[in-house]
Amino acid sequence: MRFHSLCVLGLGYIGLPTASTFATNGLQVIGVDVNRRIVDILRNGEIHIQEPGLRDLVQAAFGSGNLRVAEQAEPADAFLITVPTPILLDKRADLTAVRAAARAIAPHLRPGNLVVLESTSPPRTTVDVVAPILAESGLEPGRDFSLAYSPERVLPGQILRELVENARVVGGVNRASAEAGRELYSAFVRGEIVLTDATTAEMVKLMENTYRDVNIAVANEFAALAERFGVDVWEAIELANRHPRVAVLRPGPGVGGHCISVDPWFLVESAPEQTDLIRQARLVNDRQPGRVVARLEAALGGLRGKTIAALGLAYKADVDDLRESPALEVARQLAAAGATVRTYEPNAPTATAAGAQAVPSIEAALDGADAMILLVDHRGWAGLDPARAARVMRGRVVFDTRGVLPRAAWGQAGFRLHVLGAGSPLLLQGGEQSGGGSPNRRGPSIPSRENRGTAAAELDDEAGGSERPPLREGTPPEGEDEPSARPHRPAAGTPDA
Ligand code: SAJ
Repeated sequence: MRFHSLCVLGLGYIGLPTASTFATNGLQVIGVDVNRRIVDILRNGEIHIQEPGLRDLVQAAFGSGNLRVAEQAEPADAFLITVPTPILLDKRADLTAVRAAARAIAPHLRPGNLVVLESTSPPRTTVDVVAPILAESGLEPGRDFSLAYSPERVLPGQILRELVENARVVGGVNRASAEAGRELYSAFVRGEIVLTDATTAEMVKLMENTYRDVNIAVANEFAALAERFGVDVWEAIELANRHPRVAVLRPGPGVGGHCISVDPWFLVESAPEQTDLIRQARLVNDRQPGRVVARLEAALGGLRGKTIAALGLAYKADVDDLRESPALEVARQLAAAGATVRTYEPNAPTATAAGAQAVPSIEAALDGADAMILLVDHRGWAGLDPARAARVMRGRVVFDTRGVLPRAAWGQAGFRLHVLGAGSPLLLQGGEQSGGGSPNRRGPSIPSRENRGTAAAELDDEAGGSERPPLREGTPPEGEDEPSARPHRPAAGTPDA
């Protein structure tokens, strides 16, 4: 291994786990973040982002003596750029932090160094944006030092495992750069390390998330069609997916998070005239919260003056990340339409949507409510006890936007259960229903993630009957004051210029 020291710029959701993993695998790592608060938190032995196992990993990295943190870049054998690439209001990528990181590295570059960009970026960012800035050092990329792009592809909640086990794509500005990247990542990556050129690697990352976005958009459009034709989309998708070459994803209230709802725009920005489908898929998914609100409004015969319990605000199950969350948007729109909206998000208990009110438990949300809307399928929530809900709620309308509630049980408890993508309200009192499929259907079964909790659970014990409890029930998220500031992709800070 020719790389003994590593400087990681940006200590967020990707940079911190990556820096720590390199450190525990023997490299001398300096982690850099321009956010002093983050540096201070880390120096005090704490972490500012929430991810299973990360605290122990960071402590082990510091304990090994191989990890230090600082506010400015320092000379090293290799440099990793893991800073955020947010999207601007006009849907263009904001590369300010990437440029600043490259400028911070340039004065320290030495012949034989390696620089890797990991931040998700529009095609050609490595060659057209990063390379020219680094070349200001007087050294030529690909000749005097190696330059590569290697996308992060880890799933929030499983970062530490996927970091090590996932296949890693390394795209160099030339072959030698890609090989240098392979040498660096082989320090800990157990998955295959595949070499390509830098722009291909950038495209690969954007294609993965765009493919998923388009697939979810078609599922959402299928849901709308199913409602129109009196079909149950959950059953239809399950049946379609039995075809050996079909794998439709799940409809829902929309697509959130800071990756899939953002990355397709990087392609649209780069080639607007060649991205009709990609743009349209984004628009379909962005319209979902409005469709959900309209359906609840119809179910309630109007929203003004109604009290609605909105369960879940995170962008997906079992995370504390609220960025771009469609659940937030649904709650906001309900409140804007004149409803009293109580939100409950166990993983970010104090967070709420504009115009809504955060409450500390499901029970508090349901108490006296006219309707309940399930916006996130947190682990265990499929097992919410309808009998308990019936005792505290005023109304009997329930809207399941994730297709996870057992229909017969809610029907038997007297609820009018509306399911996103199911043709008509399913009235399953005593095993009968008014539309959308066979009377005794248990409900949807599209297995897109493991261990869906379906056992009966007590209302005041949302984890009941499930394999694992919601994250940090009742505890503020780390990075407390800004729950939405948890970067969902590289880094929380931006290096100094
Ligand atoms: N969603 C649906 N239906 C589905 C699947 C997801 O509506 O069938 C929604 C979720 O509820 C959520 C959004 O889509 O709001 C995104 O969730 P996700 O689990 O699909 O993806 P992310 O954003 O958490 O992570 C993705 C991953 N990319 C892919 O699976 C191709 C991850 O591997 C990437 O590393 C990550 O983006 C990233 O950082 O780019």
